[in-house]
Formats: sequence, structure tokens, C-alpha cells
Amino acid sequence: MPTATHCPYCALQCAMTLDPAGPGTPRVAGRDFPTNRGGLCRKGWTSAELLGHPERLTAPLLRGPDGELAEVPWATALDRMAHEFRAARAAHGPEAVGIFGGGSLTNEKAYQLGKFARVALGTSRIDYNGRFCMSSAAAAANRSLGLDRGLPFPVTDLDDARAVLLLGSNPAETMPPFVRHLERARAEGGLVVVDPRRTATVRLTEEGGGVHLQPVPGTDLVLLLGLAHVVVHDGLADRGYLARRTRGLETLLPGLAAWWPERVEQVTGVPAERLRRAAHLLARRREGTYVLTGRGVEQHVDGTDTATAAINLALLLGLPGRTGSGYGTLTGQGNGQGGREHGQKADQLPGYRSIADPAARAHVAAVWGVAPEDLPGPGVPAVELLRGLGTEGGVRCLWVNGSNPVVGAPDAGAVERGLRALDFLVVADFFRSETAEHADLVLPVLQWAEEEGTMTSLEGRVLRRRRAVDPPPGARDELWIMAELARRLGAPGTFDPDPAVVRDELRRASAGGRADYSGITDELLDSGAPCYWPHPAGGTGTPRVLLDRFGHDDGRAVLVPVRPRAAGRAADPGPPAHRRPALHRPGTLTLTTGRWLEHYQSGTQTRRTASLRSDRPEARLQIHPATAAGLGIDDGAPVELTAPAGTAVARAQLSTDVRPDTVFLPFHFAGDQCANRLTGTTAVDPSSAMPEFKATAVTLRPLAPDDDAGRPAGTPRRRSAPDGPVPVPDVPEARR
Ligand SMILES: Nc1nc2c(c(=O)[nH]1)N[C@H]1C(S)=C(S)[C@@H](COP(=O)(O)OP(=O)(O)OC[C@H]3O[C@@H](n4cnc5c(=O)[nH]c(N)nc54)[C@H](O)[C@@H]3O)O[C@H]1N2
Ligand SMILES: Nc1nc2c(c(=O)[nH]1)N[C@H]1C(S)=C(S)[C@@H](COP(=O)(O)OP(=O)(O)OC[C@H]3O[C@@H](n4cnc5c(=O)[nH]c(N)nc54)[C@H](O)[C@@H]3O)O[C@H]1N2
Ligand code: SF4
Ligand SMILES: [Mo]
Repeated sequence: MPTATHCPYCALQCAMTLDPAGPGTPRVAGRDFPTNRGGLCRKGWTSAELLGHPERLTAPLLRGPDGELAEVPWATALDRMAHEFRAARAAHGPEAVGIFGGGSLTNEKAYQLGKFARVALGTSRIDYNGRFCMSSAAAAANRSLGLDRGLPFPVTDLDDARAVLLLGSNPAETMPPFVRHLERARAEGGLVVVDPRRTATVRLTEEGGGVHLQPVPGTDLVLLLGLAHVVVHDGLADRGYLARRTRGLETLLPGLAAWWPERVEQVTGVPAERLRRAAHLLARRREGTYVLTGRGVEQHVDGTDTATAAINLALLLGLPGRTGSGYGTLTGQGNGQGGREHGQKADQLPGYRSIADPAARAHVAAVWGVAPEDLPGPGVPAVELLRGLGTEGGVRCLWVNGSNPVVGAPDAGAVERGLRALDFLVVADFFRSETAEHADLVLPVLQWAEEEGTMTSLEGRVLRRRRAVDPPPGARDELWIMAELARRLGAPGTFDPDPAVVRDELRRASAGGRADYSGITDELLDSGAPCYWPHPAGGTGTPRVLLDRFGHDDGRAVLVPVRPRAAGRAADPGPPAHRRPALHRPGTLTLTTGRWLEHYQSGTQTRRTASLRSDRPEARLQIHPATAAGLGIDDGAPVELTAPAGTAVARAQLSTDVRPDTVFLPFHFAGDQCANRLTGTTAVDPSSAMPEFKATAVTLRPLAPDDDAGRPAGTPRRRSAPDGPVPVPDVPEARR
């Protein structure tokens, strides 16, 4: 019998059916659903290949005295894990035990993981890979709009859009079926894309007569101030809306005055005329205009302020909280939305509640059957948690569940050193990821099609993930693992292995919170009715969540003035201080990173998918031909990239689609092709703790072909990064 479910990968959560009948891989078919209308991308089509993959883990692996991982029975594995948790706690206190979760986990698992950390381990040290994803967008939306729901309206609202500003987002590769919703805007010449590269999304835009703005990476805040400047100074702002629905206009305007388009051009490289044209286009189509952000503008050390500037622009145009226009951000991971609502983020409790709020603590503690004062306070964000691994006062015993930080986290070389310094590392995954290779204990878990649960998609809609096939013998569900561990640790409260029971508890824990799921019953989910949060018990769901009022107490949105951080410095004899430093240091280029269509994230999954791997077997460094010529780099030749954090190697792919001062490397590859060996953690966004993924100063050096000869793709040239003191990188002033 075919089972109706959703794709395991991104937040679009395309609907599919899985038919396990017959030999071999279950058959995948697209299923009609508002977000994907039967469409799937290559990752979705090939997703079922991994279910019966030969490298699938089917027994726990424990590192033996010989240093090798070897299969052990589950009871041995769980006894050992509980023993190590207890030992670390006894020797160093509860904060020495930590959990690193992920945005691919179901709501039930994310919820239980947060509860497990606080109740069974008594630690505040839990955070997750979503910190590297949408934390800046979330911080900005909370601050300006009083609510963080990726899209506060259904995706299908975009079908009627006549103009869409896409900021640092490349959905033609990262969410292909989503692009259909932009068709009207595209055909009417209403797409405006801001990206330092001419991407597949930019090509679509150009074909429709839309506008591509191609800034220097990391200068989006200035670009957005420039757009807002034009809107205000050309009389395009919606004064009536601003008076009715916002506050703070008077604090915003002075900061815009100085950013006239010609000045913005000097900083961003975007021609002043194009900027004006874009602003007027967005204002002219006001009734059908949307502003959407992606990781390209958010994954910066000023990501929160940049997302705030995008919201300010949308508010000046009068877009958010109305039907037929709006602001939103495109959630990334399959459950990127639900994953941040239910408690695996260091500062949050279920229902998008703050762990520092006494009322929230009392409510959740009552559901969990513990005393509020027994719940730990806020923990530390991902970068800080990873930086402290194995140190005095840091985490000594870590459980990674749903992430591959050796590839996906910034300063991946330092992450590897941290993992090696741990007393004990447990990794739960269905494959031996690069992080699992460092583990003392590996726990084999279920894949999406083998489990039951719910996911919350990019539009805040809760969806059923259904079991379509039987798991391989030996793999176990994380809810069962947590139940077994809780019992061994003598944890208070209940840890039920049944997802339906956990879901019911999640509903109660979320009741009254911002992300209230209490009315989203199993019956409602099964009926196929759209279930958008907030959905209080006895009430209805909320597809358009900001229509009547914004999330702040007075119902208004706040115009928060933001400015380039270093721009206020005293007159600088050199180039403008707010320019990204990479550009002013002779010989350096700006490295930006991101995604290809064929691979997903750290690549654990898609690098094991035969057709995707054969099409995209290794990393390629996108570089402008003029830049390459200047450095003596030929197309296809190996190049070494060096940044303060480390080095990486990739073959060059010459392309005029990237700015000459910028190079692009996908982050899907491991070993010395790992882009995150170059990204640093010396600075993070002060509001969201987002590291800098999208603008790193690098130098390039062509490698002699035989430097690279005989080395299969992705094999480290050293087995590991050198040990010893970590050199303090030279961080330019503007980035501190
Ligand atoms: N194929 C595929 N799809 C995915 C994923 C995947 O790994 N692979 N991951 C999913 C997840 S978790 C996420 S978060 C989403 C991310 O989806 P996107 O946000 O679309 O993905 P990225 O490629 O990280 O970044 C988008 C664009 O930002 C541009 N960019 C880089 N630096 C800058 C800058 O400084 N300013 C501006 N304006 N643009 C910049 C890049 O050139 C890139 O084209 O994709 C989801 N979908
Ligand atoms: N340079 C650079 N770095 C980036 C980004 C970038 O644009 N540039 N983007 C960032 C973003 S947006 C994101 S979201 C992160 C992602 O960063 P990672 O966490 O490194 O990425 P994933 O590959 O999704 O890792 C998930 C791991 O968990 C496993 N897994 C999947 N589902 C489950 C499950 O249900 N249970 C368990 N136990 N395991 C599971 C997978 O097999 C995989 O090994 O990367 C960030 N890193
Ligand atoms: S767009 Fe996202 S959800 Fe849809 S098939 Fe592709 S990876 Fe899966
Ligand atoms: Mo993400």
C-alpha cells in the first residue's frame, strides 16, 4: 500500500507517496499538495534510495581499546552512555553534559530532546544546527514583528504576487518546486533578486525582465538602507499604514538620510540607477509585493540587523500583515520551523516560550512533573557550546543527534579538535557521518520513512510524517533511546517512546505559548485540514498570522533603526570602514558559501545517493575568469584557499556568474574540501549568535596538478588538523 508522506529534506516539505511494493527501493511519486503541486526536486525523487543503502548503520558501534568502532548490543550501548553521562556529571557537574540537535528532527523528537536535556540530564547545554540557519531571521522577526513564523502566510499567497524581492535566496536550486509560486511575478518582470552571483534564480528573473542586484557579499544592510532611502525620499512610503500599524518611524528616518543611491553604490557595487529602479518597481506593485529573505543575507555577523533592514523596507512599503503582500523568510531544514519552537534551542521552552520567563517555566515544569526551580536556565548558543568542547567549564560528554558539525559548523577544524578533546562523544545517525567517525559510541536511528511524527513546514503548517516501510533490524527510534536512557538515569517525569503520546504532551506544553499547537489534534491532522499554528484548543488555526495585529503587546510592528556597525567610526583615511575588510586587504577575495541543487547540507545523505554523487562528486570553487587569470588558475585546476581559520582545496570552475572580487564554494563536502575549514567564529551576531558563513577573507593559490594527483575526492591530505595551540586569527577591525 502506498503511504502519503512528505520529503525528508527541506522545509518546503513536498508531498509524496512512497510505495514499498515490489523488490528494491520503494517507489516515490509526487503528490498533489498546495506547496509542491505534485512536483519534487532531484533530492526528493531519489530520497528513498537511502532507506536500504548498504552503508546504513544497523547496530550500535562502540570504540574499543584498539581504537576501532565495533558493534555492540543495544543494552551495552545504553548502559555505557548512561554511565558516561553520570560520570561526567559527578566529576564536573551537570553543565559538563551537552546535546547538539538538529532541524531535521520531528517535532516530537525535538521536544523530547529539549526535555531530556533539562529534566533527565539537568543541563542547560543544549543547542542545535538551526542556530546556523535561521537564528538571525528569527531574532529580527521577534524584535520587529513580535513573532517568528518563517512565512506568516500560506505559500500559495505568493501565486498572486506581482513583485517579489528575494534577498540572498536561491530557491531555483534550494526549493525548486517553490519557484512555481513566483510565476506571475516573474512573468510580469516583478522579480528582484539580490545575490553576488548570477544564480539559477537570477536567470529566471532576467528571462522575465526582472532585476538582479549583485552586491559585494555582506553589504546587504547598506543596500537595504539605500532602498529604504529611495522609498522615503521619492515619496513611496505608505504613511497611512505606518501611522496605523507601526511605531518608531521617527527613530528610523534619520538613519536613512545619508544612504543615497550613489553612496550605496560605492559600498555595495550595485549601480545607483538599478537600486532606484528596484525600489520603484516594488512600490509600484504595492498591492502584490512581497519581501523574502534567505541565508545569503542572514548568515552574517550582522545578519539580524540586515534582516531587520529588510523588515523596515517592507514596513515602509506597508506590506506585512495584509492580504496580498507581506514579508517572510524561507525556512531551510525539513523541520527548521518546528525544531526551533519546542525547546532544543538553548534559550527556549516548548511553544516558543522563553526559558528565562518565570510563567513559562512554571507552565512547562507542571506539564513535565518537575519543580520550576529544577529547570536549568538559558544555555549557550551553538558556537559557544562547540568552542567549549573538552575544556574546563565546557561540555565534556556530548550527544550529537541530528547534525554533522564536522562539516556544517563554522571553523570545522576547531570543531574536530574539540570533539577529540571530549571525554565521551555519542552520535546518533543512520550513516557514519564525518562527526560519527569521531564518536566513542554511534547509535543507529530510523530514517524518515520508518518513523511517525509531525513536521512544521516553512509556512507554519503542521504535517504528518508517516511510517511507510519497516526499519532495518537493529536501528531504533530516538524516542525509544531517550526512554531507555531516562530510565537508566532515574529521571523524573515520563519519557514515553510512543510519538502519539509525546505529541499529546507537546500540545499541552505548547498551550498558551506563541507557537500554540494545543488544538492540532491527531484527528485534525488526519482529516487533511490545513493546521497552521497558533491553533489553541477549541479554536482554529491561523494561516495568516499577522493580519489583525503584530505580535507585540500594542499590536504594532516596530521600526528598529539599524546601521552598518563600523560606519560610525571616526573618519577613516582608508576606504569606507563599513566595507567588508576582504576587499581592502591586497590579494584577498571574499569567500561566500552556500548550496547546490544536488546536495543537501553536510552531504551525509546526498553524497551517498548514486546519481547525485556522480553528477556532483566533489566541490568546485566558482571564480571569475579575470580573477583566475590574474592568479594563474586554470579551469578545473586545484586551488588552495587560505583563511585565518584554516585551508581548503577545490578545483576551479571559471564562471562570469560570480563577482570578480568574490568566490563561491558549496559547503556540502568533507575533508580538505570542507568550506567550513575556512569560516571563522571570532565574531558572531550579537543578537542571534550567528557566525559568519557568507563573507570570509581568503587568499588563493593554484596547486601544481601533482600536489593533488592520486588523491581521491574528499580524502584528507592529513588525517587530521594539527594539534596544539590554535593560532589567533588576525581579525580586521570591522568584523570584531
Ligand atoms: N539543494 C539544497 N536545497 C536546500 C538545502 C541544501 O543543502 N541543498 N538546504 C536547505 C536549508 S537548511 C536551507 S537554510 C535553505 C537555504 O536556501 P538559500 O538561502 O537559498 O541557500 P544558500 O545557497 O545558502 O544562499 C542563497 C544565496 O545567497 C547568496 N549569497 C551569498 N552571500 C551573500 C550575501 O552576502 N548577500 C546576498 N544578498 N546573497 C548572498 C548565495 O550566492 C546563494 O545563491 O535551503 C534548503 N534547501
Ligand atoms: N559554510 C556554510 N556552512 C553552513 C551553511 C552555509 O550556508 N555555509 N548553512 C548552515 C545551515 S543553514 C544549516 S541548516 C546547517 C546544517 O548543518 P548540519 O547539521 O551539519 O547538516 P546536516 O547534513 O543536515 O546534518 C544532519 C545529520 O543528521 C542526520 N540526520 C538526519 N535526520 C536525522 C534524524 O531524524 N535523527 C538523527 N539522529 N540524525 C538525523 C543526517 O544523516 C546528517 O548526518 O549548516 C550550516 N552550515
Ligand atoms: S524541494 Fe525540498 S521538500 Fe521538495 S522535493 Fe526538493 S528537497 Fe524535498
Ligand atoms: Mo538551514
